[in-house]
Amino acid sequence: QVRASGHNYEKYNNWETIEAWTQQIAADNPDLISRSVIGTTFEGRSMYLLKIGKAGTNKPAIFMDCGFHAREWISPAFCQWFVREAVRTYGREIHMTELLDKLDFYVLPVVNIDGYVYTWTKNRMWRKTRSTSSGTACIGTDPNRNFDAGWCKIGASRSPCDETYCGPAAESEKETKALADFIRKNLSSIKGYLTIHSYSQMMLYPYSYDYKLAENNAELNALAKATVNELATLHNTRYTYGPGATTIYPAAGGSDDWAYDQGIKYAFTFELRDKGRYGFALPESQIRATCEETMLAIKHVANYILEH
Ligand code: ING
Ligand code: ZN
Repeated sequence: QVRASGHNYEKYNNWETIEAWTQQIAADNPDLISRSVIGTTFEGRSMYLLKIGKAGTNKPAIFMDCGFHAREWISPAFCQWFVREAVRTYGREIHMTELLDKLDFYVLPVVNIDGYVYTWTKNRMWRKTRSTSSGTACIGTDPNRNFDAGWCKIGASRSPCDETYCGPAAESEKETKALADFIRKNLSSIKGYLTIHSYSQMMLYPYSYDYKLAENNAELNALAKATVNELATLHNTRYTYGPGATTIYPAAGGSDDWAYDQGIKYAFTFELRDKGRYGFALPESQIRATCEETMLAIKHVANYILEH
């Protein structure tokens, strides 16, 4: 099988390599993957979305994104791993085969592409987008404070120089607007929303913008509990789980809360490895184990959604 030049699933890949990979993996698997562009970033890069699944009519879908925050490099690595595992195991492994026969995954491998490029070229610890706005020399908005879910009311900053700047308005960023527009357009099919961050080893669900509990909180809690137990079976990696506000910290404008309030009843934020030893700079030697255990979690959630 031909691979995108320089691409390696067990290394962190730069944007140029990931972009070429999206083209290659879609071309190599035409019966399972189609690639589209859902928008353009502030600096003009194409936002590629991969739709993975066997052709069918009226299929439910799960939307998964990676790379909201530029420095969380394990996140895009996981989206790439997921897509490869999907096509590698379809027709060989009963659970993946059933999943792709019965539902579609929309995978957005990197949301904040401009920020990701910046972490490769200028500042490894950059978090935000790279947008500029008049009246300030500071650059970037936190994309996970930029959604219209209690926008900027708690755990977010109105100061453009801060790491959690919520932006001049909800969906002010081209990247978050493109993501939100796609989900709004496909709301009737999208049953699950999964967003992959790092680090902390947590599985979070709404709400983060308020201390109120989700209407199906008991169900989300039970699903999260079963999912983190499944994840731990591989390498004994321990995750905590719960509503965002009380499990990590209150923070408004997050994408999972927004998706949930759009009516997507299974909305989760995953915080992958580790718990702080390496933090955002998780060594490449941990990519395989992290992605393998996270696959178990995502497959568990997908299977649950399919059955409910
Ligand atoms: N953590 C998330 C953040 O954006 C989060 C936590 C989840 C906030 C869901 C709001 C909603 O701060 C990281 N590591 O980015
Ligand atoms: Zn993050």
